Formats: sequence, structure tokens, C-alpha cells
Amino acid sequence: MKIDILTLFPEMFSPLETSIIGRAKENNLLNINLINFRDYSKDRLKHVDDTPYGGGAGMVIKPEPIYDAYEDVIKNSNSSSHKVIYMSPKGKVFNQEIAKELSKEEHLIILCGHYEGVDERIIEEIVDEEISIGDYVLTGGELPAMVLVDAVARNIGGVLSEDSTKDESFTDGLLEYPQYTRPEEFHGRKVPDVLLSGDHAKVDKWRLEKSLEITKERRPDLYDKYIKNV
Ligand code: 4G1
Repeated sequence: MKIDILTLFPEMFSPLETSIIGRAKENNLLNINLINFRDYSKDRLKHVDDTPYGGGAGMVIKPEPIYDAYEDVIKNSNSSSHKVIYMSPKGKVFNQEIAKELSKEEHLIILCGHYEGVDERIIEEIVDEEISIGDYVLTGGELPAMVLVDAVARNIGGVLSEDSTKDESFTDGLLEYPQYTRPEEFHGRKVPDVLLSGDHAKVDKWRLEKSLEITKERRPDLYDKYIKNV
């Protein structure tokens, strides 16, 4: 998968070089390209923002530098299709289902806003989908874009081991059961006996019960959805 990210702060994306996503890039399963659309400003002082028509506080990102950056991305692309996503609090709230769907795309172009956001006409002109990672105020779309890239990338075939993905489909939509590792006793707290029993059927049953229990208690919305689908 190719991901082009249009942003004013490309240096914010350095965490993507490490960990699983970094390895996916090394293995050519993922190609992330950061584009600073300030480089496309035709302004002498490289301005990309201006005051809002109608008045009011803050600044709005001008459409031209974003469009010119987008045009360059498309011109230099050999993919047969692409999807442009604008990270925006007005978007559809991101979830695992959307992450899985997006992981099937050949080419994503992600636009990150700043200040009061982008000129509405750039959304009309180039954006296919607006996606939000949740309801809180942020200073920019960069952290949301990184959340999306991480969640999408781990669903690309070959990025994760088969082991870590097969467990997921079974308990899809549930919260996780508690995990334990050595030592067997820590500060007087023992690992549940069933996990030391070696009885895999019993372990699976216990884990499913724990998943259902914690999901019912903490996320009744997810629990109801799971129950409706079994
Ligand atoms: C009104 C949150 C404004 C924020 C209401 C989640 C938030 C992008 C996201 C804002 C952003 C609420 C996101 C707000 C985001 C322009 C640049 C928009 C930053 C901006 C609840 C500021 N998921 N926020 N406005 O945060 O981009 O994707």
C-alpha cells in the first residue's frame, strides 16, 4: 500500500519509522510518503493560511498549496485508484471496521488540517472521505493520521504474524481478557490456576468468559453488538 500524507508538520511522523510499521516499510508492504504542502506555496514568505471570510478568530488553510501538492502526488503516482481522506472532527468516527476496509486500498492520500481547518472548497474538490478519531479538541490532524496509519497498516497482509491476527477474528469486537506472564506470584497476587493447567480448551473457555464479562461491564455498547452478531 502507498500512503501519501499532506501535512505542514512532516517531522511529527517520525514515530512511524520504528516498530511494526517501520518493519512493514522495510519489507515493501507499505510505502509512506510525507509531503509538506508549504513547499507548494507560491507566496514569497511561503504562507499557506489566511484570515477567514466573514471574520472571526484564527486562520484557514488556503486551497491552492494543498491542491498543487495533491496534483503532484497524482502525477507521480502509478496506482490505478486512490482514496483521499481528510482527518477532521466532522468525519465519520474511525473504528476497526473502517481500518480493515481501508487496508484493502492500493493508495491512500491523507490530508491533515491545522488552525481552523482547510478551505471548504478543497474538501469538495479532492476529498473522498472525512474521518475523525474521536470527540476532543486537537491542534492538528497529524496525530489522528498516525492513529489511522497504524490501525490500517497492521491489517495489510504480511505486516503481522498470522498468530496475532487469528485470535482477533474470534473475539472480534470484544475487549481483551486479562494477560499474565512470569512470575507465578507477584506481591502476593497469583496467576489464575486455569492458565497454568495446560488444558487449552479450559483456557479458551476462561478467556472468552473474561472477555464477555469485561465487555459487558465496561462497554455495554460493544457487548450488545457482539451478542446480536453471534
Ligand atoms: C470542534 C479531533 C473542533 C480533532 C469540535 C479528532 C474538535 C482530526 C481531528 C475540534 C481533529 C471538536 C480528529 C478541533 C482535528 C482543524 C485542525 C481541526 C485541528 C482541528 C470535537 C481543530 N480526528 N482538529 N478542531 O479539534 O483535526 O481527525
